[in-house]
Amino acid sequence: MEEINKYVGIKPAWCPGCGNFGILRAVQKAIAELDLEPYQVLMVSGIGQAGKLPHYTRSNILNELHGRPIPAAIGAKIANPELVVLAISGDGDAYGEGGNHWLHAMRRNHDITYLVHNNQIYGLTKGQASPSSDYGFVTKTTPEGAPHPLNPIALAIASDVSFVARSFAGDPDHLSSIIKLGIQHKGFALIDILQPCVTFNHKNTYSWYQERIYKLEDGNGYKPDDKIAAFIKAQEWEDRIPIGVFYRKSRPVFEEQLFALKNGPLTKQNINPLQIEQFLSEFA
Ligand SMILES: Cc1ncc(C[n+]2csc(CCOP(=O)(O)OP(=O)(O)O)c2C)c(N)n1
Ligand SMILES: [Mg+2]
Repeated sequence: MEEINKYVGIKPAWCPGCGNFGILRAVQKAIAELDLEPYQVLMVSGIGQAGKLPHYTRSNILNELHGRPIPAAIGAKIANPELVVLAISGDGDAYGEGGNHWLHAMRRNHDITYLVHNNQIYGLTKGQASPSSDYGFVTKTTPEGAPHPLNPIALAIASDVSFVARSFAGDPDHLSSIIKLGIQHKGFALIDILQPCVTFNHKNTYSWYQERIYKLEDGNGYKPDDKIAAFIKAQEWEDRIPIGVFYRKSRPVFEEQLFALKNGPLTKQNINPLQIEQFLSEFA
């Protein structure tokens, strides 16, 4: 295993106790255990507290607009499929502002791993409800309680995402093992990460999660190859909350079907800029 310190970037500016620390540790552990060099990894994030994670890691990084990490991540993956590409969002970034990109990337099965730090709140902008805030959750933008939440796991299963998992920021060992599986998986991997926000979410706290969470892989014979069983599991919330791999399916990967990549990554092909003349002449 590579030394984990090799992947440590600048000092995080998150609140003490933030769930993001556990996520950061788990990401660094996962890439270290996969023996990936920093130059082999690209982390693309959007805007938010979650979006700051790549700044705190040594690898290639790109910080995108709010809700827009996915288009940049898939562009980079198409240009160089040899890169391990992680897209990183908060729940607002992924399921709100970036929801449309997320849905279509899942459908097309791009070979990227999507980490969503789901603290069920807009953290960076100081505590507004997000698409995944629990029903009735009171914030400054929802004084009478949040409306019905989006269920990211059920939506991903319905989209036939080839790898759908959930983990918990308070269990970095479980999370890093799930991230490793997600990176090793060929195709789109959604990893929804339950992340306590100690400053703005006083409902879904570390102890609230710890009292409810159980692992799908613990002894009940659950197998992530049954779409209907996965969909049923995805409905569980409030009383008991499953974590682990919900669903896995082998599907054609977008990048593997691209004609332009049949001779290898674009970054390794000789591109003659003068070739464009040939195409322009067609319009003459
Ligand atoms: C297009 C656009 N809309 C709104 C904002 C303001 N904004 C910045 S971060 C954010 C929400 C962040 O919430 P989330 O994605 O859940 O990340 P967190 O801070 O909770 O990790 C918003 C609304 C913005 N920067 N750009
Ligand atoms: Mg959030």
